[in-house]
Amino acid sequence: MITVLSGGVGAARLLRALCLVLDPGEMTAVVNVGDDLVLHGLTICPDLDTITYTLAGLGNDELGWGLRGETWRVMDELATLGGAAWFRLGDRDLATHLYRSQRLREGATKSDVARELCDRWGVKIRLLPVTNDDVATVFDTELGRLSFQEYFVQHRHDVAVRSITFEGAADARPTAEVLAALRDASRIVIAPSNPLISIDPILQIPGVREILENRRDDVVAVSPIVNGAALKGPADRLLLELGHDVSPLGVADFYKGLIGTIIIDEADAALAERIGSHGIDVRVTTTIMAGPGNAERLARAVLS
Ligand code: FO1
Repeated sequence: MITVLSGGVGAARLLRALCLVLDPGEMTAVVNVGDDLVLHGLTICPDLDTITYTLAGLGNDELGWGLRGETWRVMDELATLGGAAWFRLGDRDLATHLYRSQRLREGATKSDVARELCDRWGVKIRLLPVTNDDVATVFDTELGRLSFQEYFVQHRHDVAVRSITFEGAADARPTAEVLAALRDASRIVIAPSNPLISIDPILQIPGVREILENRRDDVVAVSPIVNGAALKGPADRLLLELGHDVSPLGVADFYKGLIGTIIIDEADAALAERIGSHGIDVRVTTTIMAGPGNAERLARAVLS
């Protein structure tokens, strides 16, 4: 059994790659909930939904989020009314948020809903929100305090960030399933998700970081930074703004004490020795999952 700490699109693609070489029933994803929001009275869990849709083969590959073959009639009507249409919820995607929100009102947890949606769509990897308590990633920026999606979508992650906080994280409890998945896994993988805004909100949930520290030799991270740039999203910009090296070395430093191995891209092979001198094993392979050949090679490197 392996357990993968997961954000959204990068993690979804790694999990899909791992399915090429491992039985999906042997995998658990522990998923970030710091991006979650309540909008129009609906509870939306972007990272859980991105992973579910991708693994179900229903994901919108062009957008990296939402469903394939989406239509936008509700959003267009909402915009006509002058409602908040900046965060685009597709007509099909809306059904997921309606379903989740009603189930939460009935007393179900986010974990219950994640399991129900995976069952409905035939997703065999177990998806576990790291906690069922409320955690919100918040940015202190040049424009003031912004919620995750205000920063990410409304401002297109194009404002300077001074600091990031995870409101509610210190008082949140990881679920029992999450703790067991981390303790019992033969290997823990940190997906090539944004270390600062996708993985850190998982690590900040009390108990999670300690398990990784105690199991360091079994923890392998995949660098989301290749050749000085993020594969997707603002990881490069945020690392720079918050004083980290924008390279796999900066990523390895961020995870210092938590990982035994880091997988870096061939483009960064020259950094292997310097990272190795920090006491972390380095594997070099293709980390860009363009095409099934590369994806399978990366999956094998993660498991080897
Ligand atoms: N990303 C956008 O750039 N624009 C959107 O309007 C948008 C809507 C949206 C709706 C549901 C959902 O699950 C994700 C959505 N995303 C959208 C993606 C999301 O903002 C981010 O990619 C993640 O939170 C970061 O992992």
